[in-house]
Amino acid sequence: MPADRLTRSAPAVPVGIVHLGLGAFFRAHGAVYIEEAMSASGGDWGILGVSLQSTTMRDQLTPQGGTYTALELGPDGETLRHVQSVQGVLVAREDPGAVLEAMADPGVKIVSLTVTEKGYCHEPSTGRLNLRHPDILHDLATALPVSAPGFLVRALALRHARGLAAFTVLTCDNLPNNGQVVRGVVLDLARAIDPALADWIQAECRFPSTMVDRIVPATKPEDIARVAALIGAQDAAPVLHEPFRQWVVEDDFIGGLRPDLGAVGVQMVADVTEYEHMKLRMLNGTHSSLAYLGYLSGHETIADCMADPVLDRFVQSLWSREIIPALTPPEGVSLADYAGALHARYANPSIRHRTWQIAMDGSQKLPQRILGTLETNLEAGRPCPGLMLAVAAWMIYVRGTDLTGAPIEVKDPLAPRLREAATSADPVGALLGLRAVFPEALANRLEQPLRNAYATLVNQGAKAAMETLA
Ligand code: CS2
Repeated sequence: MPADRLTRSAPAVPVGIVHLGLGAFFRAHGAVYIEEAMSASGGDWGILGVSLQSTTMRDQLTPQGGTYTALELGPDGETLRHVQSVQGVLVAREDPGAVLEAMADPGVKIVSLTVTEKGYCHEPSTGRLNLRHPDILHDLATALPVSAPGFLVRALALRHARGLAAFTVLTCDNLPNNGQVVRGVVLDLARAIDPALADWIQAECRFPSTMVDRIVPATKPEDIARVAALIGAQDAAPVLHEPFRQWVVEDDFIGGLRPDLGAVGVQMVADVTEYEHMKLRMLNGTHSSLAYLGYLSGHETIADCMADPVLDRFVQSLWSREIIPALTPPEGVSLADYAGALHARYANPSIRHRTWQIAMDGSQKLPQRILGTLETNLEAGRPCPGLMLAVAAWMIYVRGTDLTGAPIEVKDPLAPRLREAATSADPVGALLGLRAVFPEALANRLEQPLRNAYATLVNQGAKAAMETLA
């Protein structure tokens, strides 16, 4: 084991971006693009990272000057990069006031976010702020927030009170119309606190939507040892990622102030909707389907799923028969080619992306990943047995025991409610009754096919159920 700790080698850059939710994904995606954009065209776009809850990232990155290693894992080789765009890390739970001051700094032009689907405190089925969410109740009552919408609103309030310009809010989470979602929750919360503030935000703030893509599995202890051997120093927080990356961003920033992202391959567009739908339904929709059905088939990772001919055939048929027919491609994009590229990315054996990790937070993911496709297909009279099986597999997964009776550690903000419904006498009916996930009209249309899919899974097992579709 090398003794020396990784340290900053590039000079610090003034902070222009505060990023909420400094997880592996942003560090392997946005932070790298932003660093490249600064190298290409300059600009004070240093990033101040904020962890909302955990102290881990701060504790790991501070001794390294905010820097870390990104290890790209291709099917035939590896590339190392020492990423230095993150200048420091704050922990919101420890010192919310310091985070608000950082966000209110006049040098900050952009607040970006990767806080996961549940971080927006919205109702997944409607996209509106959940005003009964405990964090939102807290943030309504005090000026030192805990939620991401709370930090955005209270920081904008400080800037408004100080006569400063607003900042652009750049959401990088896997939600459809993510800019509209974050705008909606910010305006709903601001209006409940101070209607004049909401009017100012509405007039001054910008919320471009984005589509983000790169597969970045959670870093495992063995990855840390491997990176140490490669770089000859200790890095407590490396990120490992696939070669592919894509970022499509609506070019709507306050005063046009942003890093020169277009210079480093980010697609700057007027409207991101079709890209978002394509990515959420083709990639994330099949990722979640493979996560539940793969987990129930005993597969640990997505690459393991793809090495199993039954799951390989299953995912290809999801793309060609159920997802592509329900999508409008972005101009100039072939969905068949996109599916082919996804297939190769999933099969990359160097990427150990656990089905259990992707299965997390299903209640927040299913609507935009799978239910939208089901709805479009039902309206067109197209059957979608594969996606029904995927939703039924989620219904089994969330009961907390697999088909052999072995326990599953279910991570989901609604986990206790899901478990209660999933272990009741009528699991399909009870889960379809959760209005946060299934709108009523859709629940009614899904009921019979889901009952059938659920029974097939229970009676035949996951792999046999997928084989019956071939
Ligand atoms: C995955 C995503 O964990 C998950 O739910 O589907 O994190 C996925 O890897 C990324 O969206 C890829 O861009």
